Parts: sequence; C-alpha cells; structure tokens
Amino acid sequence: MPEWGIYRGVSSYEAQPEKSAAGAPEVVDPTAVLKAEAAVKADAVEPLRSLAGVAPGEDPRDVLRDVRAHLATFMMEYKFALDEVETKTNILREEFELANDYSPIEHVKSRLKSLESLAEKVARMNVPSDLASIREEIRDIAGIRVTTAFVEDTYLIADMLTRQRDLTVLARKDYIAEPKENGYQSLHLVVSVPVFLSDRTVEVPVEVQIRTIAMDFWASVEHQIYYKYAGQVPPHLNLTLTEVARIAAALDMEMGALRSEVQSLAQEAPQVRGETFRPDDPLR
Ligand code: 0O2
Repeated sequence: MPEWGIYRGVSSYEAQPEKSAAGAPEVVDPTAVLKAEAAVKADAVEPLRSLAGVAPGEDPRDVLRDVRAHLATFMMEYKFALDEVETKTNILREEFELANDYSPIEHVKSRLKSLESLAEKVARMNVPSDLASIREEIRDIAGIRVTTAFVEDTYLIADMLTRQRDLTVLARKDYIAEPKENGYQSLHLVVSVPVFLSDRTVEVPVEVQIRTIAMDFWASVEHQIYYKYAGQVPPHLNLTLTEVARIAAALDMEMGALRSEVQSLAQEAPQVRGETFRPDDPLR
C-alpha cells in the first residue's frame, strides 16, 4: 500500500473506487505523479518504471494524465467552496462599508493547500490512502483567513457567517479564549458549504481562521521562524515569541478598551460626535 494514494475513477464524494479486473481497488501512488513526471522529463521511463509504481506495459505519461485529472477534480471542489465562503465574507464587508463606511473586516486571504503540503499532512496524520478518507480527515484543504481590528469583531464575523443557513459548522476552536501554549491566538471554524455542480451537490469543508491584525502579525512571524528552523526553534526565540504574544494580546485588550470607552463617551455626550466622532467612525 503506498503512503497515500488516489483511487482512479473517483470523482465525487459518493463515488466508489473502481475495481480492477482482479476485484481489488486500483490505487495510484500519488508520489508516482512526481516520479512519473521526472521520468517523462528525463526521458528515462524504463529505469523509473518500478520506482513510480507503474505496471509493466503502462506508460507513465498515461498514469500521470490520469492521476492529474482526478486530482484536478478533487481540488476543483475545494476551490469552488473557497470561492463561496470568500464571496460571503466580501458581501459582509461591502455591506458594512456601504451602510457604515466602516467594516469589521480588515483583510481576507484564501488559499488552497498545495499538493506537497497535503501529501505531507496525509503522511503525518496517517490518513488512509483514498480520497474519501482524505476528504473526511483533512479539513483545511481550503482555507480562508479574515483579519479584524478588534477582538470583539472576530466573534461578530464568526456569528454572522455561522448564522447563514447554507453553512454548517463542523468544528470550532477558540484559541482567543484559550491561546495555545506558544501564545498563538485565533478563532478557527471548519464550515461545510454546499457546492452546486452540473450533476451533483457536494458538501465541502472550509477552514476559516479569524483573528486581529496583532494576532495575525504574530502568527505570520512565528510561522516564518518555525519554518526557518524546521520546527526546532531555539528556546530563547520561543521565549521571546511567547512574550511578544503576550504583548500583542495586551495591545488588543487596550485597543478594545479604548474603543469601548470612546463608544460610551459618544453615547453619553452625542454632541461630542459632531466633529470628532463621525457615525461612520470605526470607534463609533
Ligand atoms: P497552513 O500552512 O496554514 O496550512 P490540523 O488542522 O489537523 O493540522 P489542528 O490542531 O486540528 O491541526 O488544527 P488547528 O489547531 O485548528 O490549526 C490549523 C492551522 O492553524 C494551521 O494550519 C495554521 O495555519 C494555524 N496554526 C495553528 N497553530 C499555529 C501556531 O502555533 N502558529 C501559527 N503561526 N499558526 C498556527 P497548518 O496546516 O499547520 O498550516
């Protein structure tokens, strides 16, 4: 059994793996994609045939074409799901901007996991080598990250999204209420979104990460350091990162308190708003 594989012929969640003539599911080792690609490029098909797991008589170029087609279908559904959730966040953002000239959403970024990163995660998590298991167990193939200015806006966005009837919340992890040991803070949701294709509707999971600009700044620097040291970050840098996370959390708290104070001042003395606090002010 290869480390991870795709069943040839599977193109939807419901589809069952095609059976080979012998009755066993026909599995293609996805590493064969890379190896067959190398073989095709190097024009050295014969020596690499067994390495690539290509049966005698089978041309690696055909295997490559076949595997690529199925992976493309697999990833396409995630791309469409990502488009759906991205559209939903953009609608919220634009609606807020039109109505208030202010949006709780600062930035929206989305990404599809690369094949390499997916293969690494499948191997690390020991996920069985079929697409159905990968779909079931890896739920961040499609990911969207929303950044906000204030902590309370992270919850506001999460509520507005999860109230939408076509989204189903599959998981929620609140690393803001309970930060990770290293200081990581973020609100994570896994939502399932229906994707309407020409011949079927599929429910596709999308991971949504919502966090403040300060939390996002910390996470992106920590991510770079983590990768630079391949996970073996020197202890003194880890200590500094934890300390900086504490400072970022304190900044978020201070900014939140400042906004609350300004809001209550504006309510108590609406005349103050004339010049200083416009109704479209983010501190409103
Ligand atoms: P990438 O490159 O963003 O795709 P799992 O999703 O199964 O790996 P878990 O613990 O169930 O693991 O998911 P969790 O805790 O919700 O975290 C998933 C994602 O959150 C990670 O995805 C990161 O994007 C982010 N994340 C979690 N912890 C940290 C952290 O300590 N530092 C930073 N910078 N980001 C974090 P990937 O797949 O690891 O990476």
